[in-house]
Amino acid sequence: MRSSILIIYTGGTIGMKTDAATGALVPFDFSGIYEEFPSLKRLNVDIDVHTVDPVIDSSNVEPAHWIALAELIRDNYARYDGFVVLHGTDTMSYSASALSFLLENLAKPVVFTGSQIPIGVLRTDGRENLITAIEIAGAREKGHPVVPEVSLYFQNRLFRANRTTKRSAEALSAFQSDNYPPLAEVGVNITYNRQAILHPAEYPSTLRIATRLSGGIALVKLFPGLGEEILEATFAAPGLRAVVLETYGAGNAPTSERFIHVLREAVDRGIILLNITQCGAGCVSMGLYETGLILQKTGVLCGYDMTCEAAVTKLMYVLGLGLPQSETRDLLRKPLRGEFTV
Ligand code: ASN
Repeated sequence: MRSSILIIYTGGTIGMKTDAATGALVPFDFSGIYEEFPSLKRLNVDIDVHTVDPVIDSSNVEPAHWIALAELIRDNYARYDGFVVLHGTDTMSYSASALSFLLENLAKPVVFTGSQIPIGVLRTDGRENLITAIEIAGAREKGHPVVPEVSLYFQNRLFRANRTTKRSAEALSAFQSDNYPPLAEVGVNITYNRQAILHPAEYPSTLRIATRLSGGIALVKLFPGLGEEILEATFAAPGLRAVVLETYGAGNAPTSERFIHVLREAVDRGIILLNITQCGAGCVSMGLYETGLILQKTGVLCGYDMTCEAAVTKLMYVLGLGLPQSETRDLLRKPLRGEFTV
């Protein structure tokens, strides 16, 4: 059976092509995808293309774009077997993480991809990323999709989207997922890591989407010498609702009276503090050292091995649900879409 795939083109380097007349990079018209890549006809998929208006460099992405993307997927959900989102690489991990939370009860593949070199440049990495992302989005087994979750495909590896971070501005292997294994590795064959892939509780399952993301999130990365006045000013920001604390190692932070006082006072005001590590790999474990234990006693929540991108977007999503504080804290304590390992 042929799969039908909707490609959603949002912008970024992958969509750039050199204009023959001027030599400048101009957006590629993905509606001409079959003329550009005739080999796509050999895949067992039917493709439609939706180009977002306007296409943007991903540095300009805002939460409103994520909600619009979730609505577009919801509106086309029944019509397609899978979705490929073409996105700039700079904020792709944020967008893909956000979509993993916004799309509740997802049972179809949503594969994000992009490229480091424009699609219209001979040495582009975009062609392979695009073609393999389409093949993965269309892959089915025993009547069900092989990867029914939000994923990110780049340079021969498919990752759970909310486990990724852009790691290189140069390498074609631009993304990493240090704390979760690839969902698939691509060589001569596409080898799926089936035990690592999330599946819905049951088929058929009905997609729901969240349409509100909270503002008021701050990200504070600790470093020796971060002045307490700066910290106090950040925590006094009007509208602040939650702070992602990027701490040292396994979740450690200074034990000075004044530092702890700022955090305690924030928790007392109902501000959520979420502890993730600034190390690329590994997990927060607040009971390990005195320097972590104090945070735990102060009411700081453990972010385990979550990426910064997942922590920020999960807070936007969970706080956007408008639940009472205790339910909000409960949702933050458990993995909702496989975004951390307890
Ligand atoms: N600046 C581009 C973007 O994120 C980078 C890329 O796509 N490689 O939109």
